[in-house]
Order: sequence, then C-alpha cells, then structure tokens
Amino acid sequence: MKKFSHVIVRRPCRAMVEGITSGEYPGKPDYDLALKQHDDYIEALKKCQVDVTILPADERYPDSCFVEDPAVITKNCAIITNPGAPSRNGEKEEITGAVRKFFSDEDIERIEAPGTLEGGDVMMVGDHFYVGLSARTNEEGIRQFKEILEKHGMTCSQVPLEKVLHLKTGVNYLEDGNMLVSGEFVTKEEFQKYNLVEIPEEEAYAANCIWVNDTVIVPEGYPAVLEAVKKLGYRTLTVDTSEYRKLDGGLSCLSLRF
Ligand code: CIR
Repeated sequence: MKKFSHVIVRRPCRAMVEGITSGEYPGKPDYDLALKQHDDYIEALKKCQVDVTILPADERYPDSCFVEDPAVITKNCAIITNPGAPSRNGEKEEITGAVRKFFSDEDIERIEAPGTLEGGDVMMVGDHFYVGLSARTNEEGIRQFKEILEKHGMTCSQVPLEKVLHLKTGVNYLEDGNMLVSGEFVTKEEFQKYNLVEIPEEEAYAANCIWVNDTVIVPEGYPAVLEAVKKLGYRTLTVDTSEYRKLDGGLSCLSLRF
C-alpha cells in the first residue's frame, strides 16, 4: 500500500556533536560517519516510492537533523509544534518554510506556549494519534494538539511515559495492526488490541523502525528485530544509525513522512 508520497529530512550540522544526549549510548558522534549514514538513510527512503526533500544543515541548532520533532504532518493538516527542549525550540520556525511547500496557510496549525509538544511523542495509527506525556510534551500541548486534530476530523489520546525520551523511542506502529513495543509499552492497556511484537531488552533501540509504503526500515545491527519484522511479511531495508543513537535519535526522528 502506498500511503506516503513525501519525506522531509535535514542534513546534520557540524554542531550535532554538541546535541542533547541522555548518555545512554555513550560517545560523541563522528560527524563524517553521521553524514554517510544520512546519505544511506536518504537512499533507503528513495527505494520506498517517496520523493525526498533535503533541507540544508542548520548550525544554529545542533539537533536540527531530527526533523520529526518540530512538526507533525497528518493527511489533513500540518502542525508546527513547540519543542520542549529550549535549545531546539527555534527549529519550529525553520521547518515552517519546508511545510509551506506542501500545505496552504489555513492547513498549517501551531502549538503555542505554554503548551509544548515534540513530534517524537506522536504516533499515528490511521486517524488516531497517541501522544506521549513526557519531559518534552506537556498536558497543555496535548490539549491543543487534540483540539487541532478534532477540527480536522481526527482523534487523539494521551499515553504517560515513565522512562523513555519520546513515545516512539519505545513503540512504533507498522500499519496492518502490527506494533513494535519495548519496555514500559509492552503492558500498556491501550496497545493490547494490536498485534504486539515485543522487542527484547538488549535490542530496545530498534523498537524505532519506520514503515514507508510496505517497506520497513530497521536500524542495522539488531538481528532479532530484523527477523521479527521480516516474519510479519514486510520488505526490509537496514540503515546504520550509530551516530544518531549517541544523541538518543533513531530512524523515525530523522524524517517527516506524509
Ligand atoms: C533530543 O534530545 O532532542 C535529540 N538529541 C534527539 C531527538 C530524537 N527525536 C525523536 O525521538 N523524535
């Protein structure tokens, strides 16, 4: 099934080595390797029947390659978020120009302060959106997000997070009822109606896979997850994201898919 036609990515900047990190995956990113991995990521996406808009690196924002966070794009509207991380908040202005190429002004909505929200906390399942209440996304941000979605004919529910940075750090929907879950998400009541594929603890990072038009891109180096995704019947591609992992970033964080 072809669901997405467009993808937006932003090249990593040199300052990425100073990006925010929890330190869970130690080490500073190697910038040249990160660029090569970004090239590979773009190549993989191009194999999935989408056109890829590549935004230039922005040195003012070390984490700006993680374009998933300053915007959420739905089939009916685009929502510019209000990132909760102060060093990332200005990214919302920069992503707006790119979004304008695809949406008219009346279909571009905004999360306003005191609401905060980051796209990594938003998981789309058809017309329903699960939103993580996290250190980056607050109750007011979710309230505004819900109001916007309802105005455009979609729904939303809140999922409180305990440990992970963003909702999609630990749970990702692969379409067709299939959902990858790790850690705190395995037992969440609201996800029990899906076909849950439990990710072993030692491969938890790879819960962050992306579905793009019936292909699932899996981070390289996670054999159990790769096997599980193949078993679901998807075509798979792998991309090494080791340098982004050092900044708690994964495959979904690096693009907007719509
Ligand atoms: C941050 O902490 O904001 C970045 N270092 C990583 C963002 C990852 N984005 C995502 O999960 N959507």
